[in-house]
Amino acid sequence: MKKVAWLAAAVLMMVSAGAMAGEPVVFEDPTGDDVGPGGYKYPTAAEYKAGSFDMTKVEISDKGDKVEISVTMKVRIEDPWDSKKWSPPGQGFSLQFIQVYVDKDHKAGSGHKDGLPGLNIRFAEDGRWEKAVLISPQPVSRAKMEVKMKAKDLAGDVIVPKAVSVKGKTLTVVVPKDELGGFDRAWGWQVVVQSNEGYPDGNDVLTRDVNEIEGDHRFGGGSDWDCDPQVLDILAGAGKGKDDEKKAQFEALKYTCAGSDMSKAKLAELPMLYVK
Ligand SMILES: [Ca+2]
Ligand SMILES: [Ca+2]
Ligand SMILES: [Ca+2]
Repeated sequence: MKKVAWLAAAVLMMVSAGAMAGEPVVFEDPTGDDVGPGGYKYPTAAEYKAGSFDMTKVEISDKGDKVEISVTMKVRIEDPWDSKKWSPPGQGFSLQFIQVYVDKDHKAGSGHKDGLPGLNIRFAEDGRWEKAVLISPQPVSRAKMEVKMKAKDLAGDVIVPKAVSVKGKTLTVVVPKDELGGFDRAWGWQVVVQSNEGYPDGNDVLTRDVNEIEGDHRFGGGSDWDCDPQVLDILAGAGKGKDDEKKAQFEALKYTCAGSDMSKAKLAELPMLYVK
């Protein structure tokens, strides 16, 4: 009897040690917060089905010499614009464009402060980013070219993975640690949901505009000036999927416009989330 109890305890210890070693970094996100700072509306065309931009879970796993990043949405990922028939072919989905930002040092003033052009977001002073990973339906060559042309200063720290795998509600990419610069559970993460736009405005990197009034292919509820955070869903609060994280998101995405005078506008400042 005694021996059995000891054996059970030993097995339990082994199991939990194993889980620790390869334990993924997991963030959950509440549903119903795919409204940016609180009042964004989806474009009116039929392809933009309810929940398409509502992130529910992010999982980051250490896979030896690679890191796997999975982002799950509320509804099944679809390909209404036949991305596989694009030339060159896209990745098997059409609507979403997800950007994953990584803070490696959690040090004030260290890293990039601005998000990629088209998002109108910044990062908190002690949560600036060192690397960003793009999960875009565009052909890899197109995504890389856009970043190179429109975000020259950031391009060296932006990773476009070789492929995106689409399975049910989940998009997954694999990034070599060589490119990411290793992997550490102490790193901070922010995951931003946008929509893929093949004909982006001005200097925007493949993002869909958020305007005051929604249109066939334009989000509504924001501003026609470039001062509104052009993001539908982000991670916020503790990243456990609790209801109060919606409020934390709306708070983080607060912004102030000043018409054409961008020097007086106050862009939204996003937090990084840390698991330890
Ligand atoms: Ca969500
Ligand atoms: Ca940093
Ligand atoms: Ca959220």
